[in-house]
Amino acid sequence: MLNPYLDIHPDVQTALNEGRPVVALESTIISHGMPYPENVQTALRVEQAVRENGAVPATIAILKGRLKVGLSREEIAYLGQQGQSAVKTSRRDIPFIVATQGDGATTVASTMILANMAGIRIFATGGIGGVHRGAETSFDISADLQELAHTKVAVVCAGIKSILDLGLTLEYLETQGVPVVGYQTSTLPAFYSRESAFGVDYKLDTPEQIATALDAKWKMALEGGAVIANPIPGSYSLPAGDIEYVIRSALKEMEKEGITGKASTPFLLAKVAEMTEGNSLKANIALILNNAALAAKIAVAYAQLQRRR
Ligand code: PSU
Ligand code: MN
Repeated sequence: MLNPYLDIHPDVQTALNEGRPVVALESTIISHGMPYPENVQTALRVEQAVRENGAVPATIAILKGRLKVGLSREEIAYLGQQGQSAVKTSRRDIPFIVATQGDGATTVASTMILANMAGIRIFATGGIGGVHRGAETSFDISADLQELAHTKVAVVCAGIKSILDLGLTLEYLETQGVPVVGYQTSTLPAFYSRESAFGVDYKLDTPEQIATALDAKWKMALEGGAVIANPIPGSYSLPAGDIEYVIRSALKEMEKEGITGKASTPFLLAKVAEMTEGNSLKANIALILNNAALAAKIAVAYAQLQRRR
């Protein structure tokens, strides 16, 4: 059935028709995850990293009520300039943005939904949402985790960011049947740091091994996605202790200002960036480029498996 709201970029559509590898990219990281103009520069470099590794990039957003899979440079710049005034769009928001012909920056959850509509299986980002610290009283659990449980898209990220409760996030993913794969690592990377106190479910060492596991999952019609955790390049990783201090003060400030709901994650991201004086931004850029490259390699291997059928 044709989706009357979906616009797939011609380059992306041609690649999909020909069975060539495509990597989905989100847009909330552009609008809410990084400051302008680094956000636009990074988004374009991320697309380039996908191309250099043999796949076609498809940055995803909602523009004038159209579900866009694959954006032009101008459209990426437009979202980047909007910054935090763009609407952060998760699963619940999609029909309302469409109905009002509005613009929306897609989170991991909604990017997965649109990628799946287009038939894209591999997605790269920086960090996913998760179970927040203090969730036992706030109930703040990202819709990204539910989406991973139900939607057939693998998300390559730098592990779980320590603004979240890593242990609770892993428990939630286990309950929901979402595998957490470590790329060449058996410990869960924690975004800015290569390591954490937690383990992953499976350590896989090559893009081909990851593609083979995803192919098996989906060929037997198991619903849902997977988290592919790719450690930040060593030269950019930040000491876990420094980050912990920064996160605690950001959390205190968030409570003081009474920030809750969908504003929490963007607030914490911006505070951490501000307090580390740009070091976290450099790390963020390095890890997303690293994730884009790995996602492209997985997409290449996955496309090869589909052709062999
Ligand atoms: N973590 C990051 N950078 C980000 C996000 C998370 O390190 O940009 C964004 C992603 O778009 C993710 C969203 O899907 O925040 C999660 O928001 P929430 O916690 O409100 O579900
Ligand atoms: Mn939340």
